[in-house]
Amino acid sequence: MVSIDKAAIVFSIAIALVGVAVAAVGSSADNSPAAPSQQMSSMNTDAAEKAAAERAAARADAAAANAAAANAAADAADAAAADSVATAGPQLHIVETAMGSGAPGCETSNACYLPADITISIGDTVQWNNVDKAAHTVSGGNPADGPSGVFDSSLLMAGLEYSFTFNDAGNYDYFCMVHPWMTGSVTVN
Ligand SMILES: [Cu+2]
Repeated sequence: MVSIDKAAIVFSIAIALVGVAVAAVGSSADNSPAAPSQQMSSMNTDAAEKAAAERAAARADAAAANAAAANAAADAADAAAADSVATAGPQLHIVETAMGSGAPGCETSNACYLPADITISIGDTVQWNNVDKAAHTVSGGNPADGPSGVFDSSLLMAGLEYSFTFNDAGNYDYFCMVHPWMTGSVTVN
């Protein structure tokens, strides 16, 4: 009995060792697929990068198409503008008095009349809108030499407007007789 028991124990140990060995092989077999699975994930990454690149290329194509469309629209607008300049004849140009120009300050940025300097074509009309709360004048000339007499709005109350059509080429300075820091010019070509 004792020797049989020993043999049984040895046999059991041997079986256990085989079991451990099988388990070790099995576990190393379980580990081995790790490499292929990493390859899979790197393949997935490659595919994702390729897809991202394709999306980026598609976006670039779309942006290029938009830019081309914008250029075409701009060309059409230019053509329309050229047509209107060629056919429209005399133009009306609006100049506004600056808000608060009744107090000094606007002259430091040449912004008492907006725009202070304007270039127009012979036959064009400039209309000055007094959008300020104070009364102003639009008087041809300059503060140093006084009114030129070429044009003069006289006193323009708040909310009123004055217009003058320039039929002769030249450079016309003007100013406000109430607030002589307010100056502007019209260049007629
Ligand atoms: Cu004024």
